[in-house]
Amino acid sequence: MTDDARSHRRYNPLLDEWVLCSPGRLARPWQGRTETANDTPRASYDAACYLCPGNERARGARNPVYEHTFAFDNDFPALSPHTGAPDTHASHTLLRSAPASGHCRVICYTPRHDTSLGSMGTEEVMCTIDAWAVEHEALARQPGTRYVQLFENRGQLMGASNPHPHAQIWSTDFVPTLPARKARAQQAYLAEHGSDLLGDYLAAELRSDERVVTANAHWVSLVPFWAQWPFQTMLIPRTRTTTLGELSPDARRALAHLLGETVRAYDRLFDCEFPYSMGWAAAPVGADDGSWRLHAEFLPPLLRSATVRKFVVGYELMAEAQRDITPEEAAARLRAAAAK
Ligand code: H2U
Repeated sequence: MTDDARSHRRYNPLLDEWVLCSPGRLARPWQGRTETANDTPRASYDAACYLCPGNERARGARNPVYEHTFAFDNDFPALSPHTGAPDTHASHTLLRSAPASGHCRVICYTPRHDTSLGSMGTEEVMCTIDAWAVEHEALARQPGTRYVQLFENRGQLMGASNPHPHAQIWSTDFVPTLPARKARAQQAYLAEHGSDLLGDYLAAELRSDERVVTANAHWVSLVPFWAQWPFQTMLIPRTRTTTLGELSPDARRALAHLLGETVRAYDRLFDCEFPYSMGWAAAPVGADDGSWRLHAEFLPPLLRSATVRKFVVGYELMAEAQRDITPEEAAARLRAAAAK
C-alpha cells in the first residue's frame, strides 16, 4: 500500500468533527446502483415549468413575465412567520421542543429554463448574486430573524424539484445546528489566536497550493482538507466579509467568474450537468464579532462517473463521515477540468 492509499482521519475545525479518509477503497468493485445521467437538452421556455416567466405556479399564483431574476414566497414553506407549536413535551427534560418560525422564498436566476450558473454570462451571474444579497438582507432585517440560509439544489439526484435555475432562501428565528457549530468554532479560534479561522486556513492552503482549484484577486475555490463529499469545494473570499451584501462590485464580479468556472469544471469532470447542493454560509444576523468569514460550499454526490454516486450510509450514518478519493486528488482533477 502506498503512503497515499493509507487510511487516516482528518479534522474539520469548522464543524469540530473528524472524517475518515480511506483512499485504497476506491479499488473495490462496484456492482451497485448506477444513476441515469439525466441530461436531455432543455428548451429555453417550458410551458409546464412552475418557475418560467408568465406561468402559473402549483397553488395558482402567476409568475410575472420577468426579464432578469424573480423571487417569490415559497408556496410550500417549511416555516411560517407565525411562532411554531408551543413546547408540548415538557413533561421530561429529555423531551424538548422549541418554537420555530421564519420565511421561505424561491429565487429564479433567469427567465431561461435551459441555463445554469455554469452557462450563464458573467453579467447574469452578477444579477443573481445581487438578488441573493438583496433577499438575504431583506430577510435579515425582519424582526426576530437570527439566521438566513441560501441554498441551491441542482439535479434530480440532489432532490431539485425543477431544472429551472433557482435557489431557496430560508430565514429562521434561531441559528440552525451547523451554522451554530461553525459560529462556536470560529469564535473559539478568534479568542485563542486573535485571527479568523478561515482566513488562517486560506493562507495555509494558498501556501501549499495542493487543494486549490481556481482563484482570482478576490476569491479562492478549493477542496477542503476535511472534505466529506468526493468533489466538495469551498469558495472563500480573500478579505474577511460576513455577508454577500458587503461585497464590493469588484468582489461580486470576481465571484461571478469563480462561480462560473467552478460549475463548468464540475460539468466537464464527468461530462454531465453535475448535481450538487450549494449553499452560502453567512454570519448569524447581527452577530459580527470578527470571527466569521463568509463562504460557499458545493456538496456534490458523484464519485466515479456521471452515473455512480457516493452514498452516505452505513458507517457514515452510524459512526463517522468517510471518503475514498483524497481531497488532493479531487482538487487535481477539478483543476484539470477547470483548465480545459
Ligand atoms: P427545489 O428544486 O430545491 O425543491 O426548490 C423549488 C422550490 O420551489 C420548492 O421548495 C417551491 C417548492 O416548494 N415551489 C413553489 O413555491 N411553487 C411552485 O409552484 C412549485 C415549486
